[in-house]
Amino acid sequence: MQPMTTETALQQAAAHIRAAKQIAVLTGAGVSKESGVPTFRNALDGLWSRYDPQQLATEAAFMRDPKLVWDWYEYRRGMVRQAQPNPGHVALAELQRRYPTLRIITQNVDDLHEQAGSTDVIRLHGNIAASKCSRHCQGSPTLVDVSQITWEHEKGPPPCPHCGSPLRPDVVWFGEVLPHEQLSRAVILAQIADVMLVVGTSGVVMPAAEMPHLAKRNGAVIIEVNPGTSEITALADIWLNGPSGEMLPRLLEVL
Ligand code: BV8
Repeated sequence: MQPMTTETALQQAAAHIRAAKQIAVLTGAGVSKESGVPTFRNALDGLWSRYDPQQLATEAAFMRDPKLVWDWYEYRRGMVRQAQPNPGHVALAELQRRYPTLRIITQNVDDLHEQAGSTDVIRLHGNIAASKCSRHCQGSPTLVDVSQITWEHEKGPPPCPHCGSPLRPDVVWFGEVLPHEQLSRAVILAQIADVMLVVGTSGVVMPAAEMPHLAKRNGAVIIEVNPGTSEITALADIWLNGPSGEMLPRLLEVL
């Protein structure tokens, strides 16, 4: 990638988007940062700072200490509930209105893309607001509406109303397979896209972070939006080096 000014990068990105037949977008936790949702690597501040999110976001951690993991998700759910879509989410929804075949593949477990108006979002890692039976007793997933359950919160997660097992968040933990249909759709999109916008991800978590590599191998132009470097930056043809809440609206302005 040639070093270029932000203005040049925006103009070049806009030219590729205007010419695109199929745009794919891969988002990570960075796109929600300006909505006040900490990025995944920083999902642990305050009393949670002594834990490693990669260790907590596992079935083993949940089996070892259901209350600890449940309480971590309740803490994060509280932050997501407070959050509103930021100008980056809004810009991506507007981009989809202008280019209706555009699809967002997100690693995020919040619903800020949908709240901003994006449709048919491909969610690779689940939905933090939903809970399911940890033993999938009625099939996978056995979703349960926690608001209909009363239980002793200090004892940890609520029991599944069907089998009594502890409920867990409906997210994909490390070591768990991603939802087959969502992953398949993401792979196909990466293979056919002629432009992939990669927004706010460190590009570390697989298989999600494989999507930009797959898109590149299939001839896509990779445009990264990130105020820092990531595992994707070396792959990117254009790097919009700034926060997505600023860069994406500016990209729309020059489109
Ligand atoms: C799988 C839900 C295979 C939970 C998440 C051992 C055993 C099994 C698997 C593995 C293993 N070792 C490695 C693996 C593979 C593993 C993996 O990739 N590990 C990594 C760490 C090496 N993957 C898995 O386990 C996956 N499953 O492989 O299954 C399998 C096969 C058969 C049988 C069994 C298993 C499952 C991975 C899914 C994990 N779940 N989330 C939860 O959220 O609690 S992933 C989690 O990380 C979040 O979803 C998050 O989105 C995601 C990725 O992180 P990022 O989004 O990139 O966020 P991060 O904080 O890292 O970066 C933020 C970026 O934003 C930064 O670049 C920053 O610069 C930028 N930024 C900051 N501010 C802004 C900004 N950008 C724009 N604007 C701003 N303002």
